[in-house]
Amino acid sequence: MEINSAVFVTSLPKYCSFPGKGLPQIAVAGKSNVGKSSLINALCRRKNLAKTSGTPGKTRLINVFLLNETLHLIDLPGYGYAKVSKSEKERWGAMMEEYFSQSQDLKVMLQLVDIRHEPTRDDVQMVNFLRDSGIPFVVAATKADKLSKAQRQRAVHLVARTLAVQPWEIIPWSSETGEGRDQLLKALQEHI
Ligand SMILES: Nc1nc2c(ncn2[C@@H]2O[C@H](COP(=O)(O)OP(=O)(O)O)[C@@H](O)[C@H]2O)c(=O)[nH]1
Ligand SMILES: [Mg+2]
Repeated sequence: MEINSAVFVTSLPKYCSFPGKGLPQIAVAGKSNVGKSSLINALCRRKNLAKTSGTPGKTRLINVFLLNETLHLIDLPGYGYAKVSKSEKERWGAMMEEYFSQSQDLKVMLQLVDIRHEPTRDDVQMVNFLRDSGIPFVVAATKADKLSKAQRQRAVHLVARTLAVQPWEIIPWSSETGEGRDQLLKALQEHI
């Protein structure tokens, strides 16, 4: 698969109908600041398609993009940011529940974890949820450029062990260098 066109469709405060809904979807999940928006931009080779932020916890919307005029990329709101209020967390939960209850178009979840850290409890919970729900997922470990080759190998094993997946299923990713792009596109292609 190659991405030849990518356009922003809409931002939704809650998951509902949007123009063109019904095409196959790839969704992106991960904690706040893990690099979801940066990955979408690097994957689509577009600088500012998705808004990135140095301040975690900014994306409170479900952002929808149309790729190749044939599939939707769904940027889900990040989780696990400590500084959000209880009501914000509840709103996040409700948004996600709403999304998954209508996710018949979802073909594959792109689950992001930070390669530098052991996956959080929220990450593990998300992967377990996907597994239990029978939703296919691909794991990319972001910010790989921040580790040396040797550190990376250990990090990938820790991520794999914590998420109970095989190390070779983890795709080291860097939005800075474009590393992992071919591997990720290939892995996603298998599900759509
Ligand atoms: N070095 C490096 N920084 C990254 C990478 N991906 C994201 N970042 C930085 O991490 C921060 C959060 O990224 P963003 O894409 O907004 O995360 P989101 O909250 O998951 O959408 C920003 O400062 C990005 O520049 C990466 O692959 N490598
Ligand atoms: Mg974002």
